[in-house]
Amino acid sequence: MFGKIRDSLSKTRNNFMGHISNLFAKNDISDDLWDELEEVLIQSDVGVDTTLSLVETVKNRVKEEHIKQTDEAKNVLKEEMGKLISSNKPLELDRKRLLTVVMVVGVNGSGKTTTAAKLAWFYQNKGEKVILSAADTFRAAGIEQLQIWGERCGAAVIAHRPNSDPGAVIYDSLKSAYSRKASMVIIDTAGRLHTKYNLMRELEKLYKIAGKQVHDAPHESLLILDATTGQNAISQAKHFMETAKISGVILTKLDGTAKGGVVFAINSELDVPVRFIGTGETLEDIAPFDAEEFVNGLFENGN
Ligand SMILES: Nc1nc2c(ncn2[C@@H]2O[C@H](COP(=O)(O)OP(=O)(O)OP(=O)(O)O)[C@@H](O)[C@H]2O)c(=O)[nH]1
Ligand SMILES: [Mg+2]
Repeated sequence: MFGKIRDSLSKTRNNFMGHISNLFAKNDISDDLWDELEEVLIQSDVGVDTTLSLVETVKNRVKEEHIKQTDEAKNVLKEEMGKLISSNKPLELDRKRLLTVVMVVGVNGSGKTTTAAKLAWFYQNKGEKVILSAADTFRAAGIEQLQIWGERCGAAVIAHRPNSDPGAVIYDSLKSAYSRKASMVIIDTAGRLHTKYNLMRELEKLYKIAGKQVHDAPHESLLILDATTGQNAISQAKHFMETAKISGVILTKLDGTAKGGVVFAINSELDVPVRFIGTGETLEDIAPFDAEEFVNGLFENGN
């Protein structure tokens, strides 16, 4: 488990870190240094607003603490970046709850089905009894995909026919969870664009169906964001959150992009925690978010 986030950051690190190390190695502490730092951070998808306030904070601290060495200034930057993402925490299950219901939502192709399976694998390894609910009934292939993952990770999959009512799948999944004494239900949903009114309304309906059967369900509604889309993921998420209840984010495909800086923008612009990171295409490629590992992974040399 340890090192997954670090490994998945290699593309971001090679781009981002190369530049930042050079910057701090080549320059004295000067306005030029701060300007260039801003540029690198923005290029790494940290986002304009987040970058400006981050650099301002670092600059002020360097001044107030009379820091003259660039190495020390770099450490201040690391510390402040760590603070920006320190509110992220993995999903802790409430022990008093008998059944936890988690729903994954997001646009097409963001990694929902794969992530639902990874979550099942992750929590089964922690001793939970997980049921996967195939509430993406739009595509037959989507249902089969979840069934195959279910076999691989040993979780039961509740599915209906293609084009059937996703609400009925959720209803059955929760009923089945009670009768099988499962402790967790992870619901996969169809990809939907926030601009499609009917699909967003459908999501509301699915929340209601879950909530009628299990108190306060879904307990977590996780927005699956594709890290390779960088800043677009942020604007997509903002729109999504206007209509859908979202309690956390899972950032997928971090391994495939140099846009890892987007995590900082998620925190300052979206006000929801990043729960997990997707680090590859297999079941094991999921890591609970860890701010320290993340920042160290951006700055460390190697791989
Ligand atoms: N490299 C990498 N690929 C990933 C990750 N997560 C998902 N993928 C890939 O992204 C592609 C889409 O994943 P799906 O899980 O099918 O996405 P989805 O959101 O369910 O897609 P729809 O149901 O069509 O909306 C697949 O090829 C996955 O293998 C990740 O963390 N890293
Ligand atoms: Mg899917």
